[in-house]
Amino acid sequence: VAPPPKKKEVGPADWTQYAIDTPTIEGLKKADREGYTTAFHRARTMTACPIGKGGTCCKICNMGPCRVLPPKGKDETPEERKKRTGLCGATPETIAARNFARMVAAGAAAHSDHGRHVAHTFLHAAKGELPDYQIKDIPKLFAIAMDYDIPTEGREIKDIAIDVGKRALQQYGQQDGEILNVKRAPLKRQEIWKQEGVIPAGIDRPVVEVMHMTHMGVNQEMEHIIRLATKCSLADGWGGSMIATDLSDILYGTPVPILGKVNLGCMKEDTVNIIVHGHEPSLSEIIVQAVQDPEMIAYAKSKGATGGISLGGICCTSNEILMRHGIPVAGNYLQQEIAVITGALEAIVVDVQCVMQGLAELAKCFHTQVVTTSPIAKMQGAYKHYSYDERYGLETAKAIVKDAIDNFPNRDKNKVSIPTEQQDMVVGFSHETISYMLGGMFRASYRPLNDNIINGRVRGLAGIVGCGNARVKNDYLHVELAKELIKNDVLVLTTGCSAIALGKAGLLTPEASKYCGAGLAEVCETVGIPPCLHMGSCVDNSRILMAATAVVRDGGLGDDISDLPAVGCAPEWMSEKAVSIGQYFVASGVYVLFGVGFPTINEDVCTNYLFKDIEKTYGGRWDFVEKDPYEMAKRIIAQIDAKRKALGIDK
Ligand code: CUV
Ligand code: SF4
Repeated sequence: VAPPPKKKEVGPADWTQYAIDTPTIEGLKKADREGYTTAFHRARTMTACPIGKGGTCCKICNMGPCRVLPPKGKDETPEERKKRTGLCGATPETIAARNFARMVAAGAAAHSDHGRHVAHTFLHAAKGELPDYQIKDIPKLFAIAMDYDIPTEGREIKDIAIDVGKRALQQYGQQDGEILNVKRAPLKRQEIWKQEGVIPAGIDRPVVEVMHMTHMGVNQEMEHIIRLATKCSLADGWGGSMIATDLSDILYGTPVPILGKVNLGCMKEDTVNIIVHGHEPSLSEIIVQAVQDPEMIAYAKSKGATGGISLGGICCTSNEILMRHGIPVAGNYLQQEIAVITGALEAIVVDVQCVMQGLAELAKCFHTQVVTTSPIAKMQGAYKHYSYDERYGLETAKAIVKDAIDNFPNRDKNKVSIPTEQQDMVVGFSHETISYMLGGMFRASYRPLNDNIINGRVRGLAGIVGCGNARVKNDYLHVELAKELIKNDVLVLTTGCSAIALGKAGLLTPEASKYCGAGLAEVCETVGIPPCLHMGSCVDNSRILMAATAVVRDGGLGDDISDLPAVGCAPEWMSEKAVSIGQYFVASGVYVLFGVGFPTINEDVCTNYLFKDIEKTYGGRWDFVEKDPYEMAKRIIAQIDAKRKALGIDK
């Protein structure tokens, strides 16, 4: 049973216990001095609900909500346990599994809908209907066309692209058969999925199916609920997220290593400061163009911003334009409010996911414009809403930028305090790029990495991903865990807000090899890579799946992802998307460790299944450590060593 949520905290806060980076700590102190409230402040006075936490509250019908929390501090007899059900008789494990499944469905829906929008934009761009969007990566277009069984020989690029766009969109509504990208997985993995019946027919259907089967009185067998949730998660990882990544690469360019910068120092005293926040790249890509327009820059200067315009990003929209254009990252999830508190932010332009509603209230204390841009995401109290339509891309982007420029003279100089912190980082490690760096342009391959895993210079691979969470010290778990792992020769692959945390801590630079064990340091220095590789946004966790598959393909480390000394971890997760990601990694054969909390942790039967028995089926399983990064590292390394032993490559 998880520890009870922390007691309410009173009195002045020591913010060094809540964050590790100076701009955040300073921003929180400023909030105290001037009376602003952030998620960090609210976390001190609001405790998490002790009944709902850990999966033991059912509210799916109007006879409930029913609470099925185990009794505190004493053991139950089997008879007592049997009586502990909801009004309808639903067992605690059914309730926990249903809650878990609904989180997977919400996460899968978010990623997949993002992928759908990319595919939609892609198709219309391919048809030539969107003047501000062009197909950028032709080789990847051909590669994806091949994967989609679309003929390429002697055909126009345009026609191939139209077919790819149509085929991607068709995956969403497909009712029979299998989604295309599962064919990319190792054969043995596909066999397991077939046997379990978890290969999704389409991308949308399993989301609906989970919502249906978790409706009152439908699926009431824990393992079967998890099975259908697994299918839904695969529709995310090998479906919607993979489409989002692949088509974004073709449309906006496949990332290659470039130098980037991270932290709030990207904002300047003498520039109009604009931050994009959210997930979908379609508008932010065009805002990148708009802020570079000489006319816009001249206009900014005419309003007194002598330095022109500074664009920065937060969360995954930021990762997208960082990887492709080197646009600086202002911060990760919990810095969205801190960016406003600088008093120097003219506009924060948000699309979907991970945007806190608290932003709107906070922005009212300043001149900051909160601009919502997605047809599905409005916010009460926001400055303006655009239902973004790609046909008018640059026009809309320029209108937003112009508004922000006009807002510059409203900045209150007395409220401004911009942090100077900014950290260099090397980013842009798509799985394709990694194989080029390892094997050379003409022999692109993961084999050199495999050899280094076999000879033990690289002990294993760890994906560190996911959000920040105001219930724990921000970034601390990401950073300490990564340091501990690279010290033990584990190569870290990172995405999302975790990648931004590692960036701030300087771990995305080649110089970070000073924290590495001798073996990993040697490999990083030879190949010229940092010990932590920024692979992109949260949908780009699909790149990690592809990298793992390529490692299997290139030989020497078994014949399935579950044979690899590779693990996944989301130490500070908060979003439902993280649960979907975790589940598709487990189903792909990976050990996945969560921090802060686990959706079923207060219900032992379902948790036992997810933490133990599920491994017999998929070779992957879940685990949980609340907030000790060293214990996390210990378990991850033990897992890696066990896999090495099974492969016969332990020293
Ligand atoms: Ni896509 S899901 S907070 S890691 S972006 Fe950051 Fe992100 Fe949200 Fe979680
Ligand atoms: Fe309670 Fe059953 Fe209704 Fe859930 S479905 S709220 S357990 S009566």
